[in-house]
Amino acid sequence: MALKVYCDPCTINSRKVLAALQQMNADYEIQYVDYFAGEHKSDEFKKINPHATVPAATDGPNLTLTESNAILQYVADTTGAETMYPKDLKKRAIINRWLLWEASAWFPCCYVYVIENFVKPSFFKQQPEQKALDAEAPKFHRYAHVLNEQLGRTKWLTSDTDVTIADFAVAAPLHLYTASKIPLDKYPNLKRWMTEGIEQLAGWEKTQGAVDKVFPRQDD
Ligand SMILES: N[C@@H](CCC(=O)N[C@@H](CS)C(=O)NCC(=O)O)C(=O)O
Repeated sequence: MALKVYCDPCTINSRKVLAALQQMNADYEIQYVDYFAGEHKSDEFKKINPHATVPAATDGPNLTLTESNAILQYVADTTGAETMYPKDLKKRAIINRWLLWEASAWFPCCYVYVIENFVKPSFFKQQPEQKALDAEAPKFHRYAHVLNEQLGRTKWLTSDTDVTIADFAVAAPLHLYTASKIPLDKYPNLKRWMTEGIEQLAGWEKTQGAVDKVFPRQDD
């Protein structure tokens, strides 16, 4: 039975998983959960993911996974995607630290920009809450500075040679950076990694169409 990914392909953490799975040539099927219709909050979906967030995944009757980064680790291991998630424990530990940081700090910070600057005005005809954006800005700049320094040292997040699941994890919260008014221009290495690195990857490109369908691109 193939891996089933419950997701809305236009959302950050779903796109993260789908792009990385494409990059790894993983075998999976999509079970669409309409985020904007609130299907992730339905009782039926909460049987799969009681946290009511997308994505989630099942692999047969005995494994249900939530947390996008846990899905990436599992699929990288089961498909044997050695360069995306090396078995070498030191390399793996470095990837794990970025995955944990992304889930606990970077995603929640970028999500404020996505929700306030893009989702609220575009889909709910609401004004962005400036107070929320102002509260997040110092964190964003602190985090982006660290990423910018790292990406001045290495081409990809953890090495010069190999893109890993950490790159997909950390890139995903930026996937709507223009529409979300995420100030990438101040961070040239981060912007270069995003535009000349991540956006050129086959896995990223193959998952762009589903995003564009929901959020037609303005000129960058
Ligand atoms: N740490 C979780 C976060 C998942 C998450 O928050 N997903 C967002 C979409 S990107 C969501 O479903 N939010 C629920 C909501 O806004 O009600 C993961 O990595 O899977």
